[in-house]
Amino acid sequence: MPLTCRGRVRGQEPSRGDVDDALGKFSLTLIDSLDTLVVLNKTKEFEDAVRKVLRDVNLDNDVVVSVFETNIRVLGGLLGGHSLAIMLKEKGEYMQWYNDELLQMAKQLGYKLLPAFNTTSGLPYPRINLKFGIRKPEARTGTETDTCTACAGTLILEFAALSRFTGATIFEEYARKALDFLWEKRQRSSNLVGVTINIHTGDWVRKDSGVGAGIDSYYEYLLKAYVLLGDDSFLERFNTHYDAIMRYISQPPLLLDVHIHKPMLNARTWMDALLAFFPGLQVLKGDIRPAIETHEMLYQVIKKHNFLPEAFTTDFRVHWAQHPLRPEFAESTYFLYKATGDPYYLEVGKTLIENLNKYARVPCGFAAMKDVRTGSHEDRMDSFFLAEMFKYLYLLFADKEDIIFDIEDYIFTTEAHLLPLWLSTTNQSISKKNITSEYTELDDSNFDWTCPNTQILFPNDPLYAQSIREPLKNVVDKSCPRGIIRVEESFRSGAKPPLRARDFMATNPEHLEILKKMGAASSIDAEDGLRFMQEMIELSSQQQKEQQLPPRAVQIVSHPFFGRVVLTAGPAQFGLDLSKHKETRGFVASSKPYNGCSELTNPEAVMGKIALIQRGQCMFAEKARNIQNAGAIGGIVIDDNEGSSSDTAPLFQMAGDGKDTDDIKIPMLFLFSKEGSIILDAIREYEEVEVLLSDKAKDRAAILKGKMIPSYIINSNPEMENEEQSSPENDSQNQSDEQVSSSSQEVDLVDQESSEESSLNSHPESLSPADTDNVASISPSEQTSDPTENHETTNLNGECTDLDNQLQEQSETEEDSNPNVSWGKKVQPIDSILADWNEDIEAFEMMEKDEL
Ligand code: DMJ
Repeated sequence: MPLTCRGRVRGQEPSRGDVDDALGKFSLTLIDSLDTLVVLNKTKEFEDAVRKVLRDVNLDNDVVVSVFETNIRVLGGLLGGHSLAIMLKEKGEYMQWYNDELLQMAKQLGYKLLPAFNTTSGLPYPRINLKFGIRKPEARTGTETDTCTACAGTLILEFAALSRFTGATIFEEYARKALDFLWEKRQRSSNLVGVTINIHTGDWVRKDSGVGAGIDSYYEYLLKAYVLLGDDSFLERFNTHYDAIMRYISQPPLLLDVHIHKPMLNARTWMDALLAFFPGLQVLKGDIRPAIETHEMLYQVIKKHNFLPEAFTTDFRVHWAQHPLRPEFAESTYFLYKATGDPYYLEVGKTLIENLNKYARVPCGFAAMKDVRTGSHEDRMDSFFLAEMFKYLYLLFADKEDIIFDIEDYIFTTEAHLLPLWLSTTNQSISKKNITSEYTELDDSNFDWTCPNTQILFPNDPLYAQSIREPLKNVVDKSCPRGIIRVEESFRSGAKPPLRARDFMATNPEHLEILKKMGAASSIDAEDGLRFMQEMIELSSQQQKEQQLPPRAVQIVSHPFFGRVVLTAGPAQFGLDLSKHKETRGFVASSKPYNGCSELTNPEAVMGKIALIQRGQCMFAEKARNIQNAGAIGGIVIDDNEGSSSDTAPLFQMAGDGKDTDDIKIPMLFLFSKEGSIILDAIREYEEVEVLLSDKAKDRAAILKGKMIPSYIINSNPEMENEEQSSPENDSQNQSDEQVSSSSQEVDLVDQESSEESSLNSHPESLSPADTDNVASISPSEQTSDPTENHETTNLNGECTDLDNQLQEQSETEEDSNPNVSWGKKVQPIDSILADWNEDIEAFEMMEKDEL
């Protein structure tokens, strides 16, 4: 936990639901980062870390963990560590004492995971108790019926490596059985798989299908299993799925989820951040062109928000605003650089590193972004940050001689652990199912851009990748809100455009007639109907979101934080609106009484400062008036519910008092108790604590420029000496620090807004936190709420036509060449359409709840 500078231990912190399933009290980060140390040439540190693992890690804890996460992070981490330990031992200098101890631990862990496979299907239960296994009363798990496709299909690399390293064939056999079952269950006409499956019946529970959350590494492991194990059946399966992905899901540069039974119908109008690994996988497959296109689109989204939001819409607005420092985009950048040799990808890597240093680096590590729009942090640094992000970024810039072994001799697991390719020829006795007869030869048209190596197809052509990126240069900035493209085919040929949910009026008889028709006549009408329902659901959740104010940021700018710590704050429906006015900057002071419910007895202490007040005992507006009367320039209300945190609670919005609040001119923000105590602890430790209240965190250089920091402070802080005053060739942040130390030491306070300027946007109705529940998991969109309006404006400027045309052309071409297009012309009976609608609506509701 990089904000509170502690390790996260299951049970000792408020639960974060499924996210915690990766934590098994087994020193996750230590194990997950073992092989990163060797890649980074920290061999001595690796040796120490291995000793620590052997000395301290206990795998026999009474904790329920995710089988998938434990496999990819812990089993993979131990095996990656073992692979590099034996490599080092063989070199003769380091790890001479090593006697396969990590492998023994891996085997012990492997046996602990095996009871999860005790199902008739062979698909594993999603969770297991490390001490008690599954289904015993003490186990507290084993009643689940569903798992995700990636959860059941991302085992083969680690399990096969474990079998081949140890000779115990059972692991590879179990992983193969699960993969065989998934393959059997693929939807036979589309060759796609759904997101979740019933582990007992094999029925698809969620029938939407993409390459991101819930499915991603299933595809990755089919191709990589072929590479590692040399078994053709895995390649054949991968190629079959890949053909389906390129046919239905890929709409370059986008990758959009579809329904497995109706693959021409998009299931969402947004994409999740996990799909950013896909260009990397396409490179491994050799399909460079779409990899370049998707990667370029993702890069532009990153340039807009500094990080890839957890989900973003097809018109590139933020859908889910958090970013837990996921490595997928860095991974794809590394693979694309390897494939093209284009220095552009080094520039991309540089931007990623600069953004990490600028916005995520905090005194105890790198903090996840709670909200890419405000730049606020979450007290979390997931183990994949060291396992994957550091590794890929280092490798992107490393020359061959920087790495002490040949990285080409290894394959990366989904968690970027290294497994040696020589495993393909070791202990091969596992029985394989012969599936060749089931494999249908694929038409080659989907592999037009497949190439073994750019140096063969495009020898010495540095402009190759650039020529593919060029047309997509402005794809994000110049896009306009768009609906689902494919289902609009019918009206291009002269038919009436379908009714859109945003235009629907219940009082319009023509609209009602169209609506009735949607459920009856042809499947094209039915598609319109389904799309209409989808839009309705999205529109209504959109409208709910729009009644909410977006989150705000409290950034600690004084020594030793210097803007590095950014806390998520709830907005107020009264007082200065920080989105319309300049940020407010000031030192903090606690008010007396602390609840701020009566005239302050310490006005001299809060005068010209930002007052801290405790929640409770009177209305928020009353507190605001009391501190304003005492001369405070802003207020921070700290939650009185001990242990509350923005990590677990939905965004809280402070309501007015139901009366006119125009008299409140100062900005007011709300912090949950955990975030509040970071400020209170800072006061205890440093006395003078200065903060910035804003709608978006300012970057550190601007903060340092805005207010000069006396050089004695910089010089007196050893941490600053190391990090801030290093040599000029160091990172860009140092430049601003140099400017600081050489400039005047005067305090240059940021202007406060004049009180008359305050234009308030108060809503008389009070909102309770419960009212904001929906806002917490689905972040409000950051752009204008009216897609029609935006569309028109953009069209008038002629800016959005490129992407639309491109996509239109793309879908026209697909339609022309797609043998499955006749699917859309079949007539479906009304009952089945209505049943489908219900299913789709349920699927949508589940997706909305989906935690990535
Ligand atoms: C990693 O743990 C793995 O890459 C996994 O397959 C999905 N993504 C996370 C990091 O985002």
